[in-house]
Amino acid sequence: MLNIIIFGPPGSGKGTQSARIVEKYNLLHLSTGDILRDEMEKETAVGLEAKKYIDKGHLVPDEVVLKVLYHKASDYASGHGFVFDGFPRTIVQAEILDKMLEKRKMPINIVISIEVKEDELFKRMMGRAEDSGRSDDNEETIRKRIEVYKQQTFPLIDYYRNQGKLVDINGMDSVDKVFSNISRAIDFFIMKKEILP
Ligand code: B4P
Repeated sequence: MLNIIIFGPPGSGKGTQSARIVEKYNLLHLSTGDILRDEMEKETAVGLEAKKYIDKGHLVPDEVVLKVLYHKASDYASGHGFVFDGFPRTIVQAEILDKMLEKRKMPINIVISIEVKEDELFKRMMGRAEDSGRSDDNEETIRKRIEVYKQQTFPLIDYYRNQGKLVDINGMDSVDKVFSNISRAIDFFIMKKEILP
């Protein structure tokens, strides 16, 4: 079983790279952003609650995110492993995820941290705004999302670095190059695991 977290600021390419990772390594993709957008589209109680935060560029409260995540994760409990995309985004979420996975004896193996400069993030998300139809892809909300990332999500870098699980990846390269560097890090982990007693 292989569990990967793909981590980075908004617009760093988490969704783009997760799609490739799940295909290559036959993993399940758990994107809290996608799950929340789906709930919003269906206008469920969770979706309506999430919309209040997402439209302003804020994080959705931990208890709301955790509720939908538990539900989804138990839907596919018996796969080869997960790519957690956009989750965790706060220390509280990370601690709860660790406890949840510890209980199931399937810890996080690698945390891929994609690094992209702020002006490039802004440029990419403004580019995506033209056809994404996403209510959070507009100038004011994008600025807010980057600020929220710095305050609430960035501290997770140290959380996972201290666990020895963090791998830094330069996200300024092309999509193919970023993916090839991520693959190299995952393959190295798999190889190391196989040669260890
Ligand atoms: P997410 O859906 O996670 O979205 P994201 O951070 O904007 O995007 P991502 O990094 O996946 O970028 P993408 O690949 O699309 O979150 C949306 C919102 O949901 C959050 O703001 C929050 O409110 C809420 N939420 C989600 N999870 C939560 C949680 N756990 N707790 C609380 N709230 C939560 O790439 C962006 C663009 O760049 C695309 O157009 C792509 O084509 C382009 N691109 C990607 N890689 C590139 C490259 N290498 N070069 C050039 N362009 C590239």
